[in-house]
Amino acid sequence: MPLRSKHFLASLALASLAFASCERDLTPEGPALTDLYGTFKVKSGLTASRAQVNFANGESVYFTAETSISTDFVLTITGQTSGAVKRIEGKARTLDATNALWQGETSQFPTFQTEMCDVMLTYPGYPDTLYGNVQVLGTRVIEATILDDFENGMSPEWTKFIQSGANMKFTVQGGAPLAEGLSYYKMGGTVAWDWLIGMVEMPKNNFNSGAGFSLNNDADKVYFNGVFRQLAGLDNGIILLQLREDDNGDGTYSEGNEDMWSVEIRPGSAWELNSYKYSDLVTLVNGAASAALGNGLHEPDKLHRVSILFLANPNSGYAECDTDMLCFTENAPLAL
Ligand SMILES: [Ca+2]
Ligand SMILES: [Ca+2]
Ligand SMILES: [Ca+2]
Repeated sequence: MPLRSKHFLASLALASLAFASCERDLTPEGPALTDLYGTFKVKSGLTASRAQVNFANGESVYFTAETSISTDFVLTITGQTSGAVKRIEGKARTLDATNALWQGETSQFPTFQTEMCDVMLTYPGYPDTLYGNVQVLGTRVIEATILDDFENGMSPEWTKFIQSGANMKFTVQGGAPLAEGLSYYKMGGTVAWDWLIGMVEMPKNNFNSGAGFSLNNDADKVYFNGVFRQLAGLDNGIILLQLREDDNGDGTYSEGNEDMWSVEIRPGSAWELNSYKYSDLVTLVNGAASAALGNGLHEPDKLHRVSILFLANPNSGYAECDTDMLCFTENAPLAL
């Protein structure tokens, strides 16, 4: 008798558990069990919310599709002309504006052009692949203080210093592999007697017809961004960014007495967008973090000039790196 009653209680408990899960299936919160454990089937195909999208006008596009169960998905948008790739990944039963929205950004350089794009939706673990198209009528507007995107040659606001070494290349280039738009800046050369191969500088007084960089004074809100790569097969090139501040506001930078923040970049062979929060920048002396030279305060509004030095060990032979889209953004790193 005690055994039987235990059994009875257990059955009762199971029944109420089953009832509770039935109830959960009906509530809008949480995934239904059939979403998780049913048979995979595509219930509605891939559709773009619009056939043509003009990102330049602030438009965006999202994609919809539905499967019988919640599953991993990979949505890949590829520009037919540029070869640019945007990848959106997630796990869901339905794709919609919340998980499959495209605002014109790129996951893999180059950036998108005005072009027809192929859209492909795959479900890892299942053979089903869905296809679609969307046409880009206008590219994404970059909200940034752009020092240079090299689309119209190098901005005349830069000043250049190039050593008289061998095979010197400090030129705007087009052609694959591209990063942002259709041109970028190539720095290369062999200088056997010095680490410095060449440099370019953007003084505040040259920028925006002398109006300056007009950066926010809150260093937590300002980001320096750039896209960089190194010629495949080489690893000796170093890009050194230097940001000098006119701490005392006398209109000049006093070498060694005012702040100079630095970033050392050793790019890989694929284009990569790097963003640096201004307040995270450090003082480097011969590549090692050191005490600040000036008042030690990060003051973007006092930025006197931006310098881009291209360096390599003089014994290491030819070095070559490329850069594109050098800019400052506010509140968030650059999205390209
Ligand atoms: Ca460019
Ligand atoms: Ca000064
Ligand atoms: Ca300072």
